Amino acid sequence: ARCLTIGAAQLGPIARDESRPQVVERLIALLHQAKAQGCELVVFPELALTTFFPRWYVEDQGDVDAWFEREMPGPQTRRLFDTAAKLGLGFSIGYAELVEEKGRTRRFNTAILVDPQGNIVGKYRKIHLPGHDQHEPWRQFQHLEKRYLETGNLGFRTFDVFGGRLGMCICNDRRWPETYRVMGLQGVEMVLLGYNTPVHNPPAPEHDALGLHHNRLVMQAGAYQNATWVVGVAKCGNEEGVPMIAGTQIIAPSGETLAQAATEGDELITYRCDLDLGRSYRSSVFDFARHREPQHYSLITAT
Ligand code: ING
Repeated sequence: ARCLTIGAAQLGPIARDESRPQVVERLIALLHQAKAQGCELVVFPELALTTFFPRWYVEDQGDVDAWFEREMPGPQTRRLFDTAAKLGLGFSIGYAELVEEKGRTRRFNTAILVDPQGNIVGKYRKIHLPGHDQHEPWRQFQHLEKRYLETGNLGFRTFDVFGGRLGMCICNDRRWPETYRVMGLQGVEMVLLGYNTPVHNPPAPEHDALGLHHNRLVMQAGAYQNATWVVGVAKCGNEEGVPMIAGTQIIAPSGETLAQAATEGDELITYRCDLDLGRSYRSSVFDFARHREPQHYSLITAT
């Protein structure tokens, strides 16, 4: 059995005026807890260094860019990398990435995978950006990811690290079956994902009561249908007046949730994941080579 002990590091709210060093201290506290619990890899949420800023309409680009990282690790995040390496821990973390590519400034909702030596061994840029790109004052709060961020340009990839084949996605990606299937077709054994999910979705308030149900449903389905572990980690609680769901959990390839958070604050949950548990599904019910019929699936890639 190839076991990987995972720490899912849920974060409570991050205030608008909370500095990077203050947030890094919270992340480091969770790293120490993870070390004490025998974890090897710690998974942090989406946009884990700042408040979920797409909830506001901000006109000044300089003000928006204050929420982005221009280098990773940078002066204010190096302590996180150094502490993880000192503790011999790997980690994944989500953050807003500002980068100059081909002479153009690009902005992405990004997640990286860092090995126990502090090397970035995987990177993902969020592909499914929810919400809207214009100010919509009718909403109690905005969801302007489509305004501040670009669609990710790295695809859904897997990385052969930590003794297994790991993949990443971010938040809204988890609601789309294609996300898991593209990685499933690459043999992914564990998908790491973070999310910031408001309880209330202004365009469809009648869905609100089902937020935690939908959160669990989509991750359990993705896990089972692709014979992979799924680690879903929330930034949650009442963040700047906007309640966000918790529901952090570690899901086996069987689709069963084997560990889940109990609070809406900073909380570490752990599980010793046997990466071989997907084998029995991949060699029977989800033996893609024997059972998939892609000649009937072309509509799925139609634009
Ligand atoms: N957040 C939400 C998510 O997909 C959302 C957007 C909120 C969708 C409420 C549905 C209901 O979990 C992000 N950041 O994608």
